[in-house]
Amino acid sequence: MNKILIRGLEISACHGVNDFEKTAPQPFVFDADIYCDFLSAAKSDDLADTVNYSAASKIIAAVTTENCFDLIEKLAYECAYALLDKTSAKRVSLTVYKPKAPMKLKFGTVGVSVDIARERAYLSVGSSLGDRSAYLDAAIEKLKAFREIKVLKVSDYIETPPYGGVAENKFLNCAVEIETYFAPKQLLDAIHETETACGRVRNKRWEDRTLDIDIIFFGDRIIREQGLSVPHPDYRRRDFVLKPLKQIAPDFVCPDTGERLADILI
Ligand code: A4P
Ligand code: MG
Repeated sequence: MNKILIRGLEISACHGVNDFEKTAPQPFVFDADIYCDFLSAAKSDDLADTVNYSAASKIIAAVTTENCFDLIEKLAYECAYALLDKTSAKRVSLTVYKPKAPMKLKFGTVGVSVDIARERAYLSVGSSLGDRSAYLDAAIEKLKAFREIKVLKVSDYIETPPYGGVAENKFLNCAVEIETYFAPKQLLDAIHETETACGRVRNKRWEDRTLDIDIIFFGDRIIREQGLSVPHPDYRRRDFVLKPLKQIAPDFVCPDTGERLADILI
């Protein structure tokens, strides 16, 4: 992918764990690789078709001068998130150096790097205990509350018979399209946190539950790891997943089979 480079952007600001660092400005130096597709800009020669490096530098400067953080880790994340929020960048790789960090030892510089991509993901959400509709609503609100998640589309809620031979109650299911700055395992952690906040107790696989959220797709990634399998291995066989997913993403192409969702027969 193409990228815009910013090197050695120096901004004077107040960040650090020591009290004196919160009032006496010191230099912070940024390198950023901003991944975006600028083939169309190369053809049109129009600034509107790419990420403006001057605007991007101002975004970094605003986050750096308008805040006072203890940690450069926090500063790096906030700058990368702001670049993703406010530009069309698909991925941001950013390093913050703190060359005058208060250390007695002689050193060149210290710094941290972050690498964050935006990804489109599809979730299947289900509930079969208590006020099922309220649990689906709560799940969506909790997902929205994560800084790293934007909820883009929610399907209709549909009532479905229990699948798997363990649960006894009917489920209410929906599909959710999100954009996320989380990596896949971080998204799974956020999902588990959301399930726990909605009273999910794990005893037996496939049992009735207040809330279950599965990651069906994470962009075009194929992940087969301990504790995370994406695309969800069973999604094609499940009407309660496919039907709402087809409603919100008929043209999505499954990365491991190459099938368009709208073409998969239920
Ligand atoms: N895990 C692996 N891959 C994923 C993924 N893509 N998304 C791991 C989410 N989790 C994934 O899940 C067990 C473990 O799977 C997690 O710790 C995670 O690391 P769980 O939610 O703790 O347990 P579970 O839900 O009982 O098991 P599983 O295999 O996820 O079952 P499903 O597929 O979620 O099925 N019938 C209807 N009508 N509607 C339903 O929504 N849901 C189920 C549960 C059964 N029958 C249903 C429905
Ligand atoms: Mg599950």
